[in-house]
Amino acid sequence: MLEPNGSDTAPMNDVHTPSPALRLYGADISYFSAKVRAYLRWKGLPFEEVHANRDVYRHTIIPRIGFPVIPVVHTPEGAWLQDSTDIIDTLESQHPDPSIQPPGAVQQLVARLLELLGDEWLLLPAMHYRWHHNRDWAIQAFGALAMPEGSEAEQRSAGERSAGPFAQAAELLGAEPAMHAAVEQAYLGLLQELNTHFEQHPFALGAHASVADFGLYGPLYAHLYRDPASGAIMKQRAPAVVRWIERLSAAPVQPLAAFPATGQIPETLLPILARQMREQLPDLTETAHRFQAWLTLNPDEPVPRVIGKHAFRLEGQTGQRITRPYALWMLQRARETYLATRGDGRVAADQLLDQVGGDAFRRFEDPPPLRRDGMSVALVSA
Ligand SMILES: N[C@@H](CCC(=O)N[C@@H](CS)C(=O)NCC(=O)O)C(=O)O
Repeated sequence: MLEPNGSDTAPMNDVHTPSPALRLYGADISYFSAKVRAYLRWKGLPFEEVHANRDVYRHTIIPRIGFPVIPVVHTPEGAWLQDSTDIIDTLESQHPDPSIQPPGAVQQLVARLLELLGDEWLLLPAMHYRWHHNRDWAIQAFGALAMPEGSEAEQRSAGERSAGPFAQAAELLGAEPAMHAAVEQAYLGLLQELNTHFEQHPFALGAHASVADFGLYGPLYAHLYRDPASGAIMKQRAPAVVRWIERLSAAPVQPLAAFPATGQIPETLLPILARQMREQLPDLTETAHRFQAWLTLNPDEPVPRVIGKHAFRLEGQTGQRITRPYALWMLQRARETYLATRGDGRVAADQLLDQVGGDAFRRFEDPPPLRRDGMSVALVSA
């Protein structure tokens, strides 16, 4: 069944023929919709996008998924997929060529690490810049999405309502006023490192786009390039990042270039991985400790989306942020890739991790195996 409900069928992107197409419920302003959209385009999978307005949430997303979220993908076979990572994994297993998975063990590890960086850590600068530098624009954009036919005033008040929880999330994720300078310093440092990388390589791992690119593209396109004040910073400071975004926004160039030879990791990724190890890994370590403690006290409870707050460090400053077990599920993917790597591959992975200060990743004390459960996780054994 392709038509979920008669009232929401306004495909916005109809250039991908022929039908039957995948249907992506998403939005231009949405981080994880951008990740899935870039993937679908790169793969050349026919799709049409439905803007998730109020009616679409009410009549399609909430009844099908159980809670309000985008992106959601409806397949021509009738499956409803939620969560950008599961959407990409599922479609990738159905359409393996051209693969977005690089062939080498170390490349696969780096791809998973950069996916984790994009999906989880860059939430902080993305939400900070959107809600502390582009707030009026974002409220209007949320309003226009919710009520495309509404007047400016109606859109504004719908925007205030629907943007509320997202605006609050910027502070909850750690962008409290005292941390603004640190968040910006870290982001501008990363932007510079990414610019140096993309001056020399078309994609994260070289000649071919991988899951690393789609993970990074979510925040860097949807928030940090599209939001006007953030886009101005990117255009001024990081033109090679802008060109990478534009490359990923276009259809794939056929035939696709091959991944670089097994094992090769561009040198220009090392400062980016070192930053991730310095900034994100301590945060994930603390998240895992909090999660273990929570599990001990609540062995039979469903895991909530947030289990309190913890301290984190950025650019020498200490802030507070919410503790989200979901981030551990994303980390688990990178850890599984690492732990499955044996022999020469493991030696090379360890050498790379040593070069980037990745001891905390190598020796991470994994929580019990997790599966995704909506916007949180559950124990695989539960
Ligand atoms: N991890 C999920 C996150 C999806 C997500 O956070 N989507 C945002 C829009 S980009 C949303 O709808 N959030 C609703 C909420 O946070 O309650 C994914 O990868 O799809």
